[in-house]
Amino acid sequence: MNRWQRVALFTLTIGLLGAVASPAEPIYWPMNGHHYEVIETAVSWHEAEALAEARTWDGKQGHLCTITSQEENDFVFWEVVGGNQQTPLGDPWLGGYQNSPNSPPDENWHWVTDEPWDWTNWDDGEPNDYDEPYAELFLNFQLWGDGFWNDHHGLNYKTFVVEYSGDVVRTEMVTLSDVKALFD
Ligand SMILES: [Ca+2]
Ligand SMILES: [Ca+2]
Repeated sequence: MNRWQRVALFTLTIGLLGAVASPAEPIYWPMNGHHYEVIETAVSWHEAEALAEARTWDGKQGHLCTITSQEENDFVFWEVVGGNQQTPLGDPWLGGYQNSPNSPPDENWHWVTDEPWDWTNWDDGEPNDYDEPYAELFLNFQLWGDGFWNDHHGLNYKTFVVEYSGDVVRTEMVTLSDVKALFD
């Protein structure tokens, strides 16, 4: 193999690796017929929610991802997010929230689709309303472990997972300005 053939092979290999690392389309989960993807734009939880709901795929409106079983958690964390490798921009937002800053850490949680909140995957010590008195009202994956969850104040810039189910229902929610006011 001459020098130019080696250069061509190297370029082809890098191109193929890039194609594998950056799937262009949302990933289908046959268990529920929904598609999922990580959006590698770092935004606050509220911005992520609005961006997710502005997207559509396969004729279905998107929303921040809701996780209601171990099977869905495993699929989203390992197949969509990429597991502990994570995305370059970190631990993504999910579609869980509390609608009052006065809620105890583990009560009054909702999904943006209003699906029942009857399965959880909190990390050890979570949810904790860390750094009181700042309430942590929004959900994200941890950077480590097996797809464990954390409650977060929502103002940091993170990537987010979109699920396309067409089932956006969310009702009452603490606004971004209300969350910022907790820090004043
Ligand atoms: Ca879901
Ligand atoms: Ca927390």
